[in-house]
Amino acid sequence: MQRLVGLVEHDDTRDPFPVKALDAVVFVVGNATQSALFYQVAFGMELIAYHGPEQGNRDHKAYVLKSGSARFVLRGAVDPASELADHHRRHGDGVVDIALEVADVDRCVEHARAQGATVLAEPHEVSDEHGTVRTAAIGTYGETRHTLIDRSRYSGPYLPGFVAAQGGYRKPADAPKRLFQAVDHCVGNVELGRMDEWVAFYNRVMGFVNMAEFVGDDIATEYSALMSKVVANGNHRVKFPLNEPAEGKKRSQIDEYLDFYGGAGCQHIALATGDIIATVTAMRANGVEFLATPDTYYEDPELRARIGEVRVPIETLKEHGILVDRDEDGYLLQIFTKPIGDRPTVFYELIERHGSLGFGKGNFKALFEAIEREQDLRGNL
Ligand code: TYF
Ligand code: FE
Repeated sequence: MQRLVGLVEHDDTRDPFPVKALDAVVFVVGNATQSALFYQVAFGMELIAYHGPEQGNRDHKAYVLKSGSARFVLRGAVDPASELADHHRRHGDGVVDIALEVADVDRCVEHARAQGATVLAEPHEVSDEHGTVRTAAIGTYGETRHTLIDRSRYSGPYLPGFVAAQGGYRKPADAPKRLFQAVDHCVGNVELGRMDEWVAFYNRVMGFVNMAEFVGDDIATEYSALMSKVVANGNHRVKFPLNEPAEGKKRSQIDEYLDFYGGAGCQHIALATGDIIATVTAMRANGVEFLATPDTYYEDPELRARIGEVRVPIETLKEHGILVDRDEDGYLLQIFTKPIGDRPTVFYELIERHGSLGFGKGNFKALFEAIEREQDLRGNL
């Protein structure tokens, strides 16, 4: 785990808002029943738990999927009057909640409130025959929230009210056990000029620290059309890059997201894998589409000199379109999917870390050019 997501030592007792780990990424989707199958078939995830009308929830269905420590929850409206139907009308498929596991919900909420956070749900307990969870929620960018969960007294499959999933997709016997092990980071897109506000929010309200990697004015105007800074919790297990649009040659990919999502929201989720080649091969075979990387990327002598030796020949990376970046701590391999829904909003990244704690800054030029080619195909000006 240390190697996969790049942890650092941290003393929780001096942290005003100690976060243990990411608990779940919660999505609202147009059809949770079918999306649950997509994440099983295409992403190799395992269906774990379910909650819906059969459990007395007439409002919506919710499916819980896992891959290693990564947990996704998919929620879809059943009742036409459900708030989730309105959410979906506004945003399309997207992330509503980046839930965090904490040991002390009350302490976190007390600190967040004192720092001016919006408390969307006061600390309270929910129980069933598997035990009790203590939970609360605070607002973050757009209509996104952070639910805080202490599940130390709970042993059920997800949360009270959920039942262990029945059935699900039966994988071929020779399929790999899983295609990814953890969520590496979740990226937020925020409105023009508001990135520093949200960085300050994570600093002040949640005690997150700034990581070294950022995209400043210089890179932004040259080719990326975005500015970016990264915040992380004390032990760096939870990492949130934050992007805002910047003036560029064309309409920023961040503006495109904001227009189609209907405001600020989660842009991409990076999934940590120990074998990105196997993962991308399997996902492609399952029908997932990735951004293409031009051959010139691999032929660039500067890139070859900068990255040196990595665990596979560059030819293999080229075959799969995998990007590589190196910094003082090591290297990383990464690749990005095309948007996974109908709107050009949410997409995924696969990342294999070998020491590097970065986000692939050396790839920003190649990556953003690839994103712009896709934007052009969608008719972006
Ligand atoms: O998370 C990151 O910072 C990298 C790079 O629109 C990145 O994955 C940044 C912005 C973006 C796509 C990728
Ligand atoms: Fe990323």
